[in-house]
Amino acid sequence: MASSFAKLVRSAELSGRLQVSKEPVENPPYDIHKLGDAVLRTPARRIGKVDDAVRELARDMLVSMYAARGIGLAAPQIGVHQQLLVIDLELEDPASPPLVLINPEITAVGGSICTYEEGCLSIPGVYLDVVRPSVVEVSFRDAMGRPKRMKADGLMARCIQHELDHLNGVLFVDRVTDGEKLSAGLNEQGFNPADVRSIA
Ligand code: K1U
Ligand code: ZN
Repeated sequence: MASSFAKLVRSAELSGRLQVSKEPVENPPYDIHKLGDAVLRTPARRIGKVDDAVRELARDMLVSMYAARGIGLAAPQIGVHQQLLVIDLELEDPASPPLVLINPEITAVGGSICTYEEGCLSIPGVYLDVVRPSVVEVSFRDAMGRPKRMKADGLMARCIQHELDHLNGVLFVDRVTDGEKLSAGLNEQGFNPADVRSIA
């Protein structure tokens, strides 16, 4: 018979909120691939059925993201070519649930075009300005497979666009317009500027 704790976890997860500790672990389930690795350039496929295996993958991605102290992670970054991403802007708040977005699509952009310094767990140590719309609307399925829509601004809008790019094999450095800062930042951290596929 399931323990009362297991029942509590199960009932919380039925609401679509995956229960994962935010404490960074030393040996996360997945390593994160780095710039220059071809897996980051392979577009992800849509997920058919949202089942326990997909939820297990999302949980493992969250554990790997918290271990790397990131606020987002897309499945291609761990070498899995499925349209799945996780986001948590509240790393210090254990009660705030992370977001799990399956088959996300941006349905509208708005607000203003704004500049913000981005980082990426696949390009550690490199932080550079990127220009993107300040507001997005996104449709997706949650961890229970239910269709959802949300409107986001600020850091959430930024993070959604950054993670969605990962699903299409696009990296934030591809969008950087300042070529000199880009080369300097990449060289300093031991990355090869030739691995950038500029769309800026
Ligand atoms: O996709 C990723 O590589 C995660 C990335 C998300 C992101 C950061 C900044 C702007 C857009 C998208 C990161 O989490 S990099 C780490 C980072 O910037 C950060 C970590 C903790 C708190 C705040 C920022
Ligand atoms: Zn990234």
